Amino acid sequence: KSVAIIGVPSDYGQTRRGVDMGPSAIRYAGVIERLEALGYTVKDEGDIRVEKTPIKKEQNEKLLNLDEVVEVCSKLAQKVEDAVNEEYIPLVLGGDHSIAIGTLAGLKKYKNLGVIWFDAHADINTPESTPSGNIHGMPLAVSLGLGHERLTSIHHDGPKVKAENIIIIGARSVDEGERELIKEKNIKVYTMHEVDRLGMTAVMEDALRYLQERGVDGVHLSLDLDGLDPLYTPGVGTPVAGGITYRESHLAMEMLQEANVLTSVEFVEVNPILDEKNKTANVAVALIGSLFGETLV
Ligand code: DIR
Ligand code: MN
Ligand code: MN
Ligand code: MN
Repeated sequence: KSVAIIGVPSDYGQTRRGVDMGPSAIRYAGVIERLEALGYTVKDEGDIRVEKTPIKKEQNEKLLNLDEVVEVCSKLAQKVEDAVNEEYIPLVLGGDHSIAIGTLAGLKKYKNLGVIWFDAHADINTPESTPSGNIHGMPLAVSLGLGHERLTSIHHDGPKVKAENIIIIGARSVDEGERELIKEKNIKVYTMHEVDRLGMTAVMEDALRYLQERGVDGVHLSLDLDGLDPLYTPGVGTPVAGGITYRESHLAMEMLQEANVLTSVEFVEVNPILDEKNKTANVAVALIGSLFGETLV
C-alpha cells in the first residue's frame, strides 16, 4: 500500500494561467495527511521541473506551446514509469489535462490498460479538429496515436491505450470532430444524459463490468475537476454547467475503491487563481480520500 505523488505544475495545455499552482493547492488541502491516515506509505516526489518560458507570439495555432508540452510530458512519463516499477501507485497532480499524455505514456507496463476519463469534455481533439489549439483538449486522441508525431511518440512509439478500453464519464461539452471520432472508434461514453437517466450507481457498475469483460491488466483514473458541476469545483479553467454532483462523484470514487482495480490516478485542472478559498483542491482531496478507502463508519 504505497502511493507516489508526482506534481506537474504545467499550464501549457491551455491559455488560462494559474493551473500550474494546482499541485501546491492540492498539497495545501492535505492530500498526504489524508492518505497517511488511511495507512498508506506516501512518497512525495515533489514537482516535476517545468521551465517558465514566456509564451511565444508566433507558433502553431493548432498546437499551442507544443515544445513545452512535449518536454513536460516526456519527464512525467519517466517519473510515472519509475513509480510503477518501484510498485507505487502513481498519484499525479496537475496541472492542466495535457499532462495525461505523459502519464499514459509512462504506464507502458500495462499492455491492456483500462482508462476512466472523468470530465465535462471528451479531450479527444486532433490538430485538425481542435477549435482552440489547446493541447489539454487532445490527450485521449494522442494516446490513441492520433495527432502530432512529437506528442504520439513521447516515451515510446505507438498507441498508449486501446479505444475499446476507454470510458468517458460526465461529458457535456463535445466538439463536432470529437463526436465523429468517438463514433468511428466506438468509444464508451456516459454523458450527463446517461448519468441522469441511469444514476451513478448503474453507470459505475456498467463501466466496471465493461472493463472486466475486456480483461484489463490495470485501470487508470484521469479525473478532470471540471467533470463535477462548477457549483462544487469553481476553480477550473473551462467550467460547464450541469455537471456531476459532489455526492455522485464520491459514490463513483467509493465504487472504484470497492472494485479494487485502480493502478494509477491523476487529478487535473485545479486552478487556485480561479477558485473560491481553495474549494476545488479541497474537493479533490475529499475525493482522493474516498478513492483510497475512506469510509464514514
Ligand atoms: C475544447 C475544450 N474541447 C477544446 N476542452 C477542454 O479546446 O478542445 N478540456 N476544456 O478539458
Ligand atoms: Mn480534461
Ligand atoms: Mn474538462
Ligand atoms: Mn468521502
